[in-house]
Amino acid sequence: MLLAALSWLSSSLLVFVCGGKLPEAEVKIDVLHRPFLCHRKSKYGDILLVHQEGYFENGTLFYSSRINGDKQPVWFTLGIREGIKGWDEGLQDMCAGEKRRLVIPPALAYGKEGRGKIPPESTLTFIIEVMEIRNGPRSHESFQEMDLNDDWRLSKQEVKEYLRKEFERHGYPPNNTQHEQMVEDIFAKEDENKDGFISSREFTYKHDEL
Ligand SMILES: *[C@@H]1O[C@H](CO)[C@@H](O)[C@H](O)[C@H]1NC(C)=O
Ligand SMILES: *[C@@H]1O[C@H](CO)[C@@H](O)[C@H](O)[C@H]1NC(C)=O
Ligand SMILES: [Ca+2]
Ligand SMILES: [Ca+2]
Repeated sequence: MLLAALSWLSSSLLVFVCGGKLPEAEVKIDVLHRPFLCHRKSKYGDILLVHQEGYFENGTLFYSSRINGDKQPVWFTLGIREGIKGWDEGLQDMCAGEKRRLVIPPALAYGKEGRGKIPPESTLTFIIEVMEIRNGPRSHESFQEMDLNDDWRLSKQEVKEYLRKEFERHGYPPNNTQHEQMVEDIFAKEDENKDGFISSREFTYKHDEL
């Protein structure tokens, strides 16, 4: 009786879960290591510094950022299709120092065509370690940081001040003339309604870049 009820339950669950349709392609996520302390978790718009290893289905390593290229981790913007879709889905809610295994079906990787040495219809496995998480240039946090007087819009003065600080942070001497030129360029592009301010909407939603 109980067994019958259980098997009824599981078969109706299956029907419910699959809905009679093909299941949607999903990234399978395994957390391999999560640090004890986690100050913030990754979300769309953040930039992540990552080390990655990529494997074919047969287990062959096809890329490792620790072996290939300049052996450095790379910065990656989450959620804007900078890489494959599977990364955008699989790297959310991560802590700095966390390590995950992502198994990514072809539909969320390089699909029917493949790319370079990745053959068509490849399911790929990545081991990804997030070294650092920062606010992306278009994040809400970056806007708030730039909006010194909290009036929800950026004046030319505020953008200039931000540039000056960024230059300093990266060890470049501030250069007033150059900053003013950059501010003019930025406003020419970003201040869509030409009211002399960059609103949070103008700042956050990029039209052509994505
Ligand atoms: C593993 O798969 C890749 C991609 O299909 C292929 O290039 C490689 O030769 C395979 N390696 C082995 C050992 O079968
Ligand atoms: C400041 O920037 C301007 C314009 O880019 C450049 O011509 C000038 O040489 C720079 N001045 C200094 C001191 O670096
Ligand atoms: Ca402001
Ligand atoms: Ca504006």
